[in-house]
Amino acid sequence: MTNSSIFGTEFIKTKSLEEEDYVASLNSTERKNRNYEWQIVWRNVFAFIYLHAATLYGIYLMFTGKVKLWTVLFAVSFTLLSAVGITVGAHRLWAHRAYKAKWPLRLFLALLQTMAFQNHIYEWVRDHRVHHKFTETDADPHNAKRGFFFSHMGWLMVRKHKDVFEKGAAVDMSDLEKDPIVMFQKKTYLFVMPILCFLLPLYIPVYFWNENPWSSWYVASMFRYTISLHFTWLVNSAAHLWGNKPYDQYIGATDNKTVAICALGEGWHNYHHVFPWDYKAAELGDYSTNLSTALIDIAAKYGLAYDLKTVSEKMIRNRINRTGDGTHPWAKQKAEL
Ligand code: ST9
Ligand code: ZN
Ligand code: ZN
Repeated sequence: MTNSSIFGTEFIKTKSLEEEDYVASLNSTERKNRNYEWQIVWRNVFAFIYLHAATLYGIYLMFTGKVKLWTVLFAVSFTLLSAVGITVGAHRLWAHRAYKAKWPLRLFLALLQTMAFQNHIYEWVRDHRVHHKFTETDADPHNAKRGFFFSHMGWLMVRKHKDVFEKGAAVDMSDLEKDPIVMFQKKTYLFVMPILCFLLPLYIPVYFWNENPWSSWYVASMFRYTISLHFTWLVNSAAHLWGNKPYDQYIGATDNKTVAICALGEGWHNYHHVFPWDYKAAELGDYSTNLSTALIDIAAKYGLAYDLKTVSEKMIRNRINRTGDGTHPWAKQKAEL
């Protein structure tokens, strides 16, 4: 496979006669800016190669019994905690404002989100809002029309398309700029993130149950981080490529149960793109495939989360009947009537 098809350049270089006329009318600078050529960011490529090599070594250590069981259990727990920072925090709270949270919960979620190292909240939210606003166009940072690899992780190894900067500039971020916790995290991120994402998980197994530091590094730091990235990335790749579209068959996002389980409830992505303000990011409050919803409900019970937004059954039914692909049980009811 050539680099060009890995990064999906062919989807960008769409040419039509009309477009050629338009391009001919541009001056040379405008023309240069228009011709997007992806530029590989080698620093990131090498970082991901190291991360995956280290992860494979971590898996080898686990399968050959060279790691303590406690370290493996710790890695799983740490993955879950950092995932909550992404789903309950960055995604449902900060990106979509699907509920409100008191400052102790916001602070806790910001700490968990820092443990996940998926960029600071401000950057994560900006990319995600742009993704929702310009889904599957050149302005979408992880445009799934450029293929599985690009939307999964390739987008983190190349400079962004100019449309992401230009159209992204129109996205309102003023709410985050008013949140002191988000802005403090942004300012301190480069210092705090390596401590929380890599050093803390390295140190805890060594200090508390005398794990070998190298085993701890390869399993609790590297393996754990890589797995949590892939589970997250599946939402951008698999849940834009494979699955049902019960609510809107005309968009790329799909409902994908496997992704929902891996990503703590974020795989009901067809629903989520249609109703992004629903704090459940899914139609049903089924906790078994949506741990994030369970946690928001618990936080609401203790008054830490409030103003939970959701969608009425009538609105969902209307949408299913208007644009759904017929896979929803309610769509069948309509056909039988
Ligand atoms: C990672 C993120 O993995 C994953 C996000 C996934 C989201 C999934 C969502 C689904 C729901 C949640 C599911 C959770 C499940 C959890 C389960 C877990 C078990 N709008 O970016 P730069 C402007 S990160 C507007 O440097 P380049 C802006 O002015 C992994 N403007 O562009 C900016 O300057 P500043 C670790 C925008 O140079 C300037 O452009 N991190 C926008 O093209 C430059 O921005 C990495 O690997 C926008 N959207 O570089 C590092 N974007 O920021 C990745 C940019 O100062 N990042 N601007 O305001 C990089 O190295 C670079 O960003 C790059 C592009 C090379 C990718
Ligand atoms: Zn999406
Ligand atoms: Zn979203």
